[in-house]
Amino acid sequence: MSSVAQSSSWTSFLKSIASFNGDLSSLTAPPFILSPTSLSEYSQYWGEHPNLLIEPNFLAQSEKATRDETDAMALKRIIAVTKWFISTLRSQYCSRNESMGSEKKPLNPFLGEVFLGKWEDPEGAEGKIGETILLSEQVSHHPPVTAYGIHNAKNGVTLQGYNGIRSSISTTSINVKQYGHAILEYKNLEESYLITLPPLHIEGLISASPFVELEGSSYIQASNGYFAVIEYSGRGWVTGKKNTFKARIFRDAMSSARKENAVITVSGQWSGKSYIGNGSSTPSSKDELFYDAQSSEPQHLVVKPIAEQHELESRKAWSKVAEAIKKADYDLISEEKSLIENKQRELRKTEAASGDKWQTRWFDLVDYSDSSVEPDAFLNLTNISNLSIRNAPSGSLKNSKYDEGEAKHWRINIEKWKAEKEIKI
Ligand code: HCR
Repeated sequence: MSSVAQSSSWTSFLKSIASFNGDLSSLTAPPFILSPTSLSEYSQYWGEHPNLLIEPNFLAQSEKATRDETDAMALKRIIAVTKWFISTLRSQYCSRNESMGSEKKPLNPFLGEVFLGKWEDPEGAEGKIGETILLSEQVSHHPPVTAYGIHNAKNGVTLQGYNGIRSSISTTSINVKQYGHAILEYKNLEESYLITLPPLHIEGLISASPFVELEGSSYIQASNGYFAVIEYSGRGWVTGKKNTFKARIFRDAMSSARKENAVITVSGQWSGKSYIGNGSSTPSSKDELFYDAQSSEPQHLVVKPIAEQHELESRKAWSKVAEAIKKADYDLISEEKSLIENKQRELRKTEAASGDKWQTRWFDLVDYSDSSVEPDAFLNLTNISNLSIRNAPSGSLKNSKYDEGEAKHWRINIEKWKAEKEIKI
């Protein structure tokens, strides 16, 4: 066992995990496990392959297409959306390991914290893709919830969503259920996709080298009917390789009840190579390459220099804490963190005294249990996929044990962004 794993700070961190209350952000972790990055920045991982995000827009059927041709193009598009989704996973779940040597505890965003930037037209795209922007906002602090919108005006493509987590502890790992979903809309195609978020667990705690492994399933429901089920597993299951997945695409959600009904199957590692084949048999490296995460480097978001940022912008707000983390100066970390936390406490007190609740900046909470809510992509896609509209763990089905309670979801309000005067990309 490494000396770090045996150190008293790590042992007491493990003890605090064993007795924690479900809120990972409240754990006091040793400096070497702290990330200088706020969780509000994680929204950027959805957009680091703009070319793949936009690709379905270039797969429209011709106006004179027969029914079969129309159907073939719809299938091509859900395959392209699945490829884009798989391409996001390496950044979402491996990037801290790759850049900092292990999974890290991110900074816990404060209410109203924002993170924004743009992806420029990718190299070699010659203006075909154009600029893609990201708006991310911390819409709740307790529990932490981050909402985001990613928009490419040139191609009429918008991805929006939000995420929160609930955690529990088992003997060797931290188990995390994700709450929230993403909605991907292609305006020119008049097509939308609902994407659910997979559960995960954090392994490697005993050896002080935590890493994320995905588990269970996530779903992609297309408005054209096609439905993808992506199953995740780690080392020791089927291939015995880490970060393994199998994606099956079905004609519709109903036919996904039998795996043999799959029209396309993709199999491999989301952090490495995956292969694609027709039908339900599992493709292998002898089949067509689907995606190679290692040979497709992420395109990083362009963010304004800190000096030009607003005080609510993540990197500016956390800059002193981030510097202290980089220096591993524990006293300075807690001093700088306390300044932010105390300011937030004061703000909440003032709001409570005046009765003025904090107003979110670019996102609205839509209550789908309210019958006056206009039918939208979310209601249509949950209807055809039989997915719950409630605030249940992502991917819960209607009439399952989780399908109860409120149905409030965060949605971007583009008018608010257009009226934004203080914060610029
Ligand atoms: C669980 C996690 C915070 C949440 C992170 C989420 C779920 C956030 C939304 C992104 O779209 C996807 C995503 C990726 C991350 O893998 C996941 C984080 C992994 C660890 C972190 C914990 C709060 C850290 C706990 C401390 C550990 C290192 C012991």
